[in-house]
Amino acid sequence: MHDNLVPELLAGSFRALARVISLIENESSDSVRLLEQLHPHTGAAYRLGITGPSGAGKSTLADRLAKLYRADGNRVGIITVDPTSPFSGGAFLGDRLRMSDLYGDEGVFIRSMATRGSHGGLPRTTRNAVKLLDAYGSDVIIVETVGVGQAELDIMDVVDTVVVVLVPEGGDSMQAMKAGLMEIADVFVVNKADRPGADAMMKDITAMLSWDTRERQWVPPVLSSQAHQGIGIEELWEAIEKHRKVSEDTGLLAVRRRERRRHEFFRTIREQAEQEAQRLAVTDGSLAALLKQVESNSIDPYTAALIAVKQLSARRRPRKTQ
Ligand SMILES: Nc1nc2c(ncn2[C@@H]2O[C@H](COP(=O)(O)OP(=O)(O)O)[C@@H](O)[C@H]2O)c(=O)[nH]1
Ligand SMILES: [Mg+2]
Repeated sequence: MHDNLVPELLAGSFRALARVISLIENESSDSVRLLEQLHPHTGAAYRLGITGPSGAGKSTLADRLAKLYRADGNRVGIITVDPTSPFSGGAFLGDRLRMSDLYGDEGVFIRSMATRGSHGGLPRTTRNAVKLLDAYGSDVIIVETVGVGQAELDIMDVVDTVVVVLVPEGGDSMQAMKAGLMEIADVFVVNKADRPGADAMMKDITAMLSWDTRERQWVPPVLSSQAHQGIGIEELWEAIEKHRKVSEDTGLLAVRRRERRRHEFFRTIREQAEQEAQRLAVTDGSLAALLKQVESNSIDPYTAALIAVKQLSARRRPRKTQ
């Protein structure tokens, strides 16, 4: 039914890309097959994550950075995931990007993604969309996520460089540390530096970073910007490119990508095992009975889960032959 989509996407069809992303986003029955076909064509794109609180200026920064990359002739993909957005589905875009003159530029693909079914983490569909943009031939893929809960920690698993955006408003640096942002940032940027407190905040972050006395190949720089005015963007871009170069030269990037593939492997096992269990709970008498017992609280879910896992692996074991 979608036979031509993959070759069309690989040949650079914007329309095919949009179509495949929709199929993946809706978790169409074709998505796994599409991903399988596209996987061999991935790996060339550089992935940049921008995370931080809602309203910090992430989309504005993404827009400005995308323009710099475009000016260098790069093909750019932008994916925004905003669970705080009251809108759902793929139709809504951060207004910064919706209004951007990047729209209509065929070298830039912009997509806002729903967070449905992500349990607060980064939606699986986002990871897959990044893969599609990679296969499509994007040179740089920018992933914008809101730094609340699990999503900003997941971002590490998807991108090669993480930019954490903070704003001078009170308490932000402490919150960032609590939320684990200090751990994942490769570059810090204090945006809205036109507001009071930016310098103090930069000092705070720098001080917090100095508490970490581990030997490191990369110490995150702390920058400032006024994204809406385009101030500090070149410096941010330079810091990102420097991180990219250091990561490539020291092998950090290779380690990160290896780790990513490992997580992808285990995550897929988890997803597949759960799907299989869900399917069996409907079709298999003993598992259905077990589920009923769990539901009625006559067995605890942990004991039941261990029984189910044993059953699942037992039925997979090949029969002995003489
Ligand atoms: N004062 C000020 N406003 C900014 C700056 N950067 C972005 N904004 C504004 O902050 C608002 C939120 O920006 P947006 O990029 O949508 O934030 P996001 O939610 O992090 O993506 C918009 O109205 C921007 O114009 C800045 O450096 N200073
Ligand atoms: Mg945004």
